Amino acid sequence: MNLVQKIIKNHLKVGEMVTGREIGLTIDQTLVHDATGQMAMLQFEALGFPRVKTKRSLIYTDHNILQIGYENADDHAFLASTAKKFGIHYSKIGSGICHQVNLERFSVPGQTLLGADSHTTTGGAVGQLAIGAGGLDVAVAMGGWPFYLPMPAVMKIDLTGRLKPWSRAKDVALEILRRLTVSGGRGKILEFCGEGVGTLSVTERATITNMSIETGAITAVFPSDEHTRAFLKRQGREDDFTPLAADPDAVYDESITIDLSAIEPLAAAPHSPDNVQTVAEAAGRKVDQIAIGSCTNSSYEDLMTVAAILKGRKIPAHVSLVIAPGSRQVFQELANRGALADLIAAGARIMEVACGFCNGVGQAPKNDGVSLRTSNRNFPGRSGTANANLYLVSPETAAVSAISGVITDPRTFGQAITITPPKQFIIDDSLIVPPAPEAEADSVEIVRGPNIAPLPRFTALENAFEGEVMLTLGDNVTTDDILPAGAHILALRANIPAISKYIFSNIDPDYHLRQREAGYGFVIGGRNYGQGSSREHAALAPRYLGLKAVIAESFARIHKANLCNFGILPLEFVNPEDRGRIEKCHRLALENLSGLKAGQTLTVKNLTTGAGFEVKLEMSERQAELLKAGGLLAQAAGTAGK
Ligand code: MIC
Ligand code: SF4
Repeated sequence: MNLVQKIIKNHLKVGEMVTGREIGLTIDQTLVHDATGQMAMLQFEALGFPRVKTKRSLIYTDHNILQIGYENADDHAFLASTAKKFGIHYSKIGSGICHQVNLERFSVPGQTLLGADSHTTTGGAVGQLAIGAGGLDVAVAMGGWPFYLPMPAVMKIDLTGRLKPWSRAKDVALEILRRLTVSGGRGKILEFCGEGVGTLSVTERATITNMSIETGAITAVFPSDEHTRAFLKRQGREDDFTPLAADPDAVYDESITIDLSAIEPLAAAPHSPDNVQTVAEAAGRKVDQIAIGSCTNSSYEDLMTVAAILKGRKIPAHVSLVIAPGSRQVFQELANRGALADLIAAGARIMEVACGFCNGVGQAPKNDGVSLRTSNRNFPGRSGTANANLYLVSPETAAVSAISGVITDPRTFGQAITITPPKQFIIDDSLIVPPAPEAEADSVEIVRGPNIAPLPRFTALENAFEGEVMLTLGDNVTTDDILPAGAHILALRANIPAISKYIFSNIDPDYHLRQREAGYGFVIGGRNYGQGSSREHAALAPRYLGLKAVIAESFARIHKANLCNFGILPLEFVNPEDRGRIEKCHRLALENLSGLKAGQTLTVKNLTTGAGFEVKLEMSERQAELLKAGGLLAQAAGTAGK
């Protein structure tokens, strides 16, 4: 067996390991954060679970850290109280980005981790099966129910050779994206093998597994080896180590080979992570901003390298350099070793230990500005400035470019820098608050400020309905297109009526008004609809407004699951040419829905043109039942405690 199959076999609760068929997995660990946790906890409560049943569950506060109104602080008080009551560890503001802290303090080889965040995949760096999902799926996993997904195909990525000086793990992640594109990983888990694996540290592996989600893959996994043991030992957790690897004769569905020694410094040019070019090709473009951090590249090694490059140098007048350490541990290490002083002396602005600039919570670039970032997504508008140009690069490329003020190939800098981590990192978990003991849980009151709105309730699917085509969109629509990030919108994650006003706001600011007025609606998409984040609000809030079906050529996994969870029909064109015959404002109708079955074909009637076309229901029987019930909450609310 390959490593993915081994971990799945150990956690298989429902179904058979047949590629493409739905399986249900036991989940050992879960994580949510302060952009997804509010809904997850409201849903956990509504389902009636008394306490989490996982080995460990965590709530992190890392996304919504600006407090320009009461909303975020109220949300944090809500999350802290639910954590205390329901048996969850609560990582306080200032502790760090969920994926970085989870990797450092809680990752366990061979376990399953389900996170309400797409970059939960980071945990694959230690041989964990770490998967991102919508908040509702994580809520039910917290309650001990299985997590469902189609049995993945496993793609072997055979790493050969060794990276040349100045080529980094980020460049490997970008090379994978160059080859697979933002949809090439759909339905697959990427498993790394080969002699090149042993040349990469756990933090380098984490950069690669983190960005695997950008290919559409379910997740990515590295073997657990002596590097893993050393990493866990530095975290004072050697006891959590187990060696894990594929069998020597393991079989894979597909394989590709990447020669690490052939990888050059790369950049994802605007506006997609797969728009990859060499840094040498992009070199010379003037930059306005450099932003170093995010869950992709904010580790000790990353930031110590940046500090070593900047030491004794100054950034030019036209550049703004912002640096956000990924965890308090990293921040403390930088401070204790003098690296923080080097960063400040060079002219860097040190940001809070959090996601920050990565999803538009501060540091939005100027109009048409060029921003070089070490984060993982450069979708239009993600930075908070609709027309900004974001390049994704390694910390080395970012630091060297910060000194020159133009995109610069790091190989021109001189001798490469090697950082050796200390024997043991500073270990201080005092910002991670344990829950109340079970015996005291009943007396814990949940704190609900005015930003915590009640959950909307949805009714069962009608046998027939008609509605208006609200939008016709292209390929690779992201969840940032459906519901933008940015501080002012993120602050409303606990309030569906309020946040629904921002649905598709970068595409059509009046969408929410039109959808409300139209009653029921359809959205037409192309390939890979809903790629990117796990935010279930991109399904829940459109449903609240009246969206009943999305018809697309194909869907991204997490978003499709979210659509089913909230009772929006994800329908796939049988003949992709039909897509071009549908226009905005056409009226479409569907009937015979009460007997809905997975795999069936339905005829959609275009009432405006009189034509009909066929769509498929590519999903499991369980999901078809969810759709008929009006979503998972409607189907299961209040049943969990019984
Ligand atoms: C992101 O990077 O887009 C986010 C913000 O972390 C999201 C989570 C969210 O939108 O709630 C993700 O990646 O899932
Ligand atoms: Fe936070 Fe950005 Fe990572 Fe999302 S991608 S978890 S916003 S750092």
